[in-house]
Order: sequence, then C-alpha cells, then structure tokens
Amino acid sequence: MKFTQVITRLPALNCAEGQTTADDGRPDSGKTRQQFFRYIEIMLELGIRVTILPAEPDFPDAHFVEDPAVILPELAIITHSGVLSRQGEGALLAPELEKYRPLYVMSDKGQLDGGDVLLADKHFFIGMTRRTNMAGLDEFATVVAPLGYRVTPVAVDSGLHLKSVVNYIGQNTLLMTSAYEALPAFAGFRRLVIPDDEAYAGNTLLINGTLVMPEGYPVTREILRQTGMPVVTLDTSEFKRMDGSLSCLSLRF
Ligand code: CIR
Repeated sequence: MKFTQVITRLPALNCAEGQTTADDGRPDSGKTRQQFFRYIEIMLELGIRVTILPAEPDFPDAHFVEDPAVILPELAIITHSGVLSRQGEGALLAPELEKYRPLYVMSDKGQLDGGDVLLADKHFFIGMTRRTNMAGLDEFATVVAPLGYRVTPVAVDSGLHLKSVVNYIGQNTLLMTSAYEALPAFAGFRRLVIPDDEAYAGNTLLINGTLVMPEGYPVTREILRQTGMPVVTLDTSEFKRMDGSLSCLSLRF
C-alpha cells in the first residue's frame, strides 16, 4: 500500500504517566520528543505529508495514535480501547479523521486497539490480547467484511499487541518471532523469523518501499537488509519504556 500521509501527535510532557508493563525506567520527555521528531523527519524524507496534532496531557498515551483508530481507503474506524485511560482518545482524533474519511465509531460492547490490527493486503489478522477481545473483533468484522476484507483472530500470549512483534512488510511477507511461525493463520505467507531477544524489532514499518526499524537489533537488520529494501533505523528507547514502538506513533494512509 502506498502512503501519502501520516497523522501523529506530539508526545505530552507527562508522557511517563501513560500505561506500561516495561520495567525499564521512566522515559525522559525531552528525549521522547527528540525521538518523535526524528520519526517525523524520516517520514518527511520518505515523501510523506505529516500532520502533527497537539499534545494532550490529559491522555499521556495519546501520541500512540495507532491504537484509537484504523484508517482504510474506504473509511476510518474509531476503536474502543481495552484500557480505561485511553478510551477518550478516539473522540480527540475524530475531527481530524473526518477530514479524510467517513467515520465509524465502535460501541463499548467490545474492546479493540489498533495495535492489534494487522492488515496484509485485504486480510485483517486481529490479536486477541488484554486490549482486544472477540466482541471487538466481531464488531470490526461487521464493518469491514462487506468491504471485501477477511478477518482472522490470532492468539497472543505475550506482549502488548499483536503488532508489537508481527508486521507485514509487503510481498506476502511477515516479520515475526518464532512463537507465530507455525500458526495456521500465517501459513500462506513467507515468514521472516527474528530472534526472541530481538522481538521488539518485529515492529518494523514498511513505508513506500523503505523499512523503518528500531536501532540496536543487528540480526533483524541483516534479515531485513537481505530483502533488498532500504533499511532506516532510529532510536526508540523512550517509547519502548512505555511499551510503544514505531507503528503506534502514526496513522498511515
Ligand atoms: C499503552 O500501553 O497503551 C501505551 N503505553 C503504548 C501503546 C503502544 N501502541 C502500539 O504499539 N500500537
């Protein structure tokens, strides 16, 4: 999929107050912003138009814009997060998304975070996690199935979201850890398996033919280099402290 635009949000200075399971110290807000601006710079270098929304200190996770929404060519879906502190973020994004797409707002009957929504061509794989449940998947499916998308649940045993470690990098190829390699759901894909101690690098983004990956994962970098696509790395240490990675920092369309 060719992207022309991303929507992002400036990390709030109290971003350390967001949710996290990582036991890796609190992020520094100044360094978080530096890493965020490098991310923006990479997007601009790749020819993408970038929208930066203002920081939202009442929602210290709100710069992880991937979770409260999913953007498709046909519409945008505001999700219903599985964590209370993030449930207001969709309403903050809605006016921006409405500029580009008709909106569907999910009900509170189920839970779904965008970080669990992996799209490979016209097939959605949805991680079943602490943030996303079957009722959320079912409602999502009622919206996208009539548009020709398939929807398949994927059990996730560890980590925050499915896309924390499994991502589509084009040409029928998924990047993943070994835990997902034998899943029947992914049998039809070429699977590039990265070492467990580099699991964080499973969150690599394909942006118009370039792979954007976190810094410090040499084995994964070599695996990606062998795809023949250019690879760009950036330091994501502060986002990692908050369970965040590259895909969560933007909505791409
Ligand atoms: C959270 O726990 O919701 C945030 N601290 C991190 C969200 C990361 N989102 C993502 O990977 N899609």
